[in-house]
Amino acid sequence: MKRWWGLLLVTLLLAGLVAGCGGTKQPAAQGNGVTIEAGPGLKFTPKTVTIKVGTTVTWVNKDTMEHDAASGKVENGQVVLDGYFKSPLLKPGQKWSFTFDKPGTYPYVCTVPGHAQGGMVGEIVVTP
Ligand SMILES: [Cu+2]
Repeated sequence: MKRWWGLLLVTLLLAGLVAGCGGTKQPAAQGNGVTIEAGPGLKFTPKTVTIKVGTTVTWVNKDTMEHDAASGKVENGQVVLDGYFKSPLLKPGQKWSFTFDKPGTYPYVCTVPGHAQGGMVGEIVVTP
């Protein structure tokens, strides 16, 4: 009888542990922030990110060369910035964050010469 209760207790504890893990994982995935990797190579990953207003986006440079992220786009082969956000030049391993507090679609580029034209562009879609 004693043994049976012990077994039940262990089972309940394990079930609680599993449920607890599931519970903490979900908010982290939706969370208050998302991370975009700059590089390696001339790309942002993921290229398009859809977030809720108030979400903080963090760019992290995963490359061996410098990159940045600035709102704007390539028009006729030229980078045209709109000034909404612009990170400093990020060295390998460095991060920079921006919180989006207005719904909208924000295209952005890496302003290092040649990078945006080489495909290093992305888009943040902010929903209400
Ligand atoms: Cu770049």
